[in-house]
Amino acid sequence: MHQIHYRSCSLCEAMCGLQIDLKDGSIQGFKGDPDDKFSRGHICPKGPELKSLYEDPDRIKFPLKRTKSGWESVTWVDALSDIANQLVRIQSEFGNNAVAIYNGNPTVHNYGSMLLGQRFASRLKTKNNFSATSVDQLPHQLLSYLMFGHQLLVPIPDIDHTDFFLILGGNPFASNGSLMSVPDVKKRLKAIQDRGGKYVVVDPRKSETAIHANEHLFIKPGTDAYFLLAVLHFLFEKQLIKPSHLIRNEDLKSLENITKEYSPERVSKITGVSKETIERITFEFANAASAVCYGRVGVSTQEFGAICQWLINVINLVTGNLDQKGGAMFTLPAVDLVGEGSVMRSSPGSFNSYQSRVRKLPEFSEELPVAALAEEILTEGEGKIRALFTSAGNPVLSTPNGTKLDKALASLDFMVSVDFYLNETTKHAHYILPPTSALEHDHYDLIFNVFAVRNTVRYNQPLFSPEPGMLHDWEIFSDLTKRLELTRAGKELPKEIIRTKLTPASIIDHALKSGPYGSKGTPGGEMSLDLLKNNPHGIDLGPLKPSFPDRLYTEDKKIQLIPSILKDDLPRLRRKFNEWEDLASENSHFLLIGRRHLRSNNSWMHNLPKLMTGKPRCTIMIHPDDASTLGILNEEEVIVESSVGKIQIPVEITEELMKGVVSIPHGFGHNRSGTNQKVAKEFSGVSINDLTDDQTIDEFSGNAAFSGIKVLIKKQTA
Ligand SMILES: Nc1nc2c(c(=O)[nH]1)N[C@H]1C(S)=C(S)[C@@H](COP(=O)(O)OP(=O)(O)OC[C@H]3O[C@@H](n4cnc5c(=O)[nH]c(N)nc54)[C@H](O)[C@@H]3O)O[C@H]1N2
Ligand SMILES: Nc1nc2c(c(=O)[nH]1)N[C@H]1C(S)=C(S)[C@@H](COP(=O)(O)OP(=O)(O)OC[C@H]3O[C@@H](n4cnc5c(=O)[nH]c(N)nc54)[C@H](O)[C@@H]3O)O[C@H]1N2
Ligand code: SF4
Ligand SMILES: [Mo]
Repeated sequence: MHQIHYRSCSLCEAMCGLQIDLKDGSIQGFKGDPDDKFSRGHICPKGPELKSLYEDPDRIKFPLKRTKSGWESVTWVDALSDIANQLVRIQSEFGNNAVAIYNGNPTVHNYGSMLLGQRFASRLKTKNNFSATSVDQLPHQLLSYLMFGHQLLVPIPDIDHTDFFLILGGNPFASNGSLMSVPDVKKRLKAIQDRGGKYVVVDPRKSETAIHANEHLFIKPGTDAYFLLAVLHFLFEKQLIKPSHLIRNEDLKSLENITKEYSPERVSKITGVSKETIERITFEFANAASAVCYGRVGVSTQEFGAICQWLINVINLVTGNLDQKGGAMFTLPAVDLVGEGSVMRSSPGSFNSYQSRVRKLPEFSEELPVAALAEEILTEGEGKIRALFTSAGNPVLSTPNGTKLDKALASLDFMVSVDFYLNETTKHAHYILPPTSALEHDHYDLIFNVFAVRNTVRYNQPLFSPEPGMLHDWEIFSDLTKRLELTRAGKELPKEIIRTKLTPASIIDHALKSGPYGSKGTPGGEMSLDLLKNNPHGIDLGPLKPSFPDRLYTEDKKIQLIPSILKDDLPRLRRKFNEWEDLASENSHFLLIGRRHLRSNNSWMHNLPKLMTGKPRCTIMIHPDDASTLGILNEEEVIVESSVGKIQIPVEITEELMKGVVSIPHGFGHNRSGTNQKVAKEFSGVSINDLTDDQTIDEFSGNAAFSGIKVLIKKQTA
């Protein structure tokens, strides 16, 4: 029997609609769903590999327990009961903070895991709560909280209407867009050019996105904050600032004072972008009918990640492009996580209300920076982490100084991982609890609709039923939450999985009905889960619309142009500028940056053979002049050394890189022992995060600083 199934791809932020052709229950073909209201038929090579993930022989389906003689299968009930007992025992002996949590990136692509996982985490009542946020978008959320009053009021580029798109540290051609859910980004960027607009990329590498841009500016890694300050300096100097009733005049004056010392001329010396170029780009930006400045991973994960995101918001605001068509806008999703009175309103945020034990790093929204995780495990004393619960994450490969974390995890008294792979992180667990894979559960995009370039909504049912006895992420968390409570109360634990009426779908149904399109409805009818089930291609809810001051959640309904707490970070900015000036003449080291590849996804899709074909990807890219100075040849293996580690990696000589800069992709390093991902091992590569330093962070926000790590490159024989 022939059947067509529609679902949204959950692998990256683009939320492409997939059309899956089934014959007698098996997948015959995959293509982009041409009727999807958002993605209009777009798909990338990863989407169809959901099938390979489903079929992967290395995928774990039932719980595993680590014993002296190796991994053993155990029943869910035995595993979950023992875990509840151990967690309660450790917390009662050593305090709640002795148990830590780490949530990885796929959590936000899995609404069941998000909803029920959060409940579980809140019941653990630990301050040692970590996630991939602090190796990624923390600065965006922090600045949204400080400036607009809610961490999820993240400004999204209105790519479909803008005339001038200035991109710093983002490579949407490879990543398919981030904090800008945008299927088919190539077409949409091309459309800007076709309507007479322009897009400009600022990046130390001439990335795939930069190659097609109207203009690409090389910038020295880690210096973007100064570039952005020079832009503002010039806007003030030429009186190109547009007033807004949403900001206080005195704030504008202070801003002018802050930017005074960062003239384009002075800044050009450390950024490598000429004075004339900074001035011209600024002028074009200010004079475009609409314009938007956007900065992503490359500028968030650097020593001034928070300052960068602040300045980007400020530039959009003072040029009249914030909350305006063609500028940086805010979404109104069908399940509203921001609006006051919404049943699903998430916490607006909090900052520095407590600190990590060892290094006193600031909390953000009840999470601590993951750069502190290893030291919190390794440093003796009261409050030391003794047990860790990871879910959908691989921090040994994805967080700074993975070598140190690897050692730390090996020293834990107890560890549990919710994951379907035995990888570099989960190998340290005492229990691996495997959830179903994407095609076996339903899907609603709770998070990426909040970050999308257009308001759309879609819900999809599972394609396959899981094998009997398998559990979804949310079922694992739901049972464990209950089991934890029963254990704490000294009650006997049930001998079967604990089921409750609270399912992710029921939560969403309620939120949809009471949300912004509930009673107001859509062209298709009143919003509900049933409506979405009857519209498997999704429903278009229209372009982004201006929403301030209604959806501005600061106390005085003004935008905080200069959040007072951020002023504390300005002296560091000045100090570092002077250091950069001193460094300008020194050139023995290289500045290391990362990169992403379209056929990869962080550390975890390297076990899918079709995605691993083609040229070797885990190489160090270097400019030909630098290679010739060092006397190294293409494909030669070199030693790369940083303050924390050393790796050996083949060279890829390319003019894409700025001189003095080298690039290594993250997520590789599958050569560690004790894992079981056969394909990934074959293409193991090495981990860039064995070079990045857990002590080098954005000191203000606590976010990891991956961009601009100093490294030495040596010939193997030297
Ligand atoms: N194919 C694929 N897609 C993905 C992912 C993946 O791993 N693979 N990961 C997903 C995730 S988790 C995320 S967060 C997003 C990220 O999405 P993007 O932010 O678009 O990520 P990248 O492709 O890493 O682009 C970062 C760019 O910043 C540049 N850069 C590095 N350092 C600096 C600097 O100091 N200054 C400036 N101006 N630029 C710098 C790099 O050269 C690179 O081109 O992608 C998501 N999508
Ligand atoms: N040097 C450097 N390091 C980086 C970055 C960089 O640009 N440079 N980027 C950073 C960024 S932006 C991010 S987001 C992080 C990502 O960091 P992490 O989230 O820690 O790592 P991932 O590689 O995404 O690992 C995801 C894990 O989740 C599992 N998984 C997949 N789907 C599911 C699911 O539905 N349920 C469960 N339970 N498990 C699932 C996979 O098997 C895998 O083990 O890496 C960061 N690290
Ligand atoms: S672009 Fe992202 S959402 Fe679209 S098919 Fe590829 S991985 Fe899936
Ligand atoms: Mo990310």
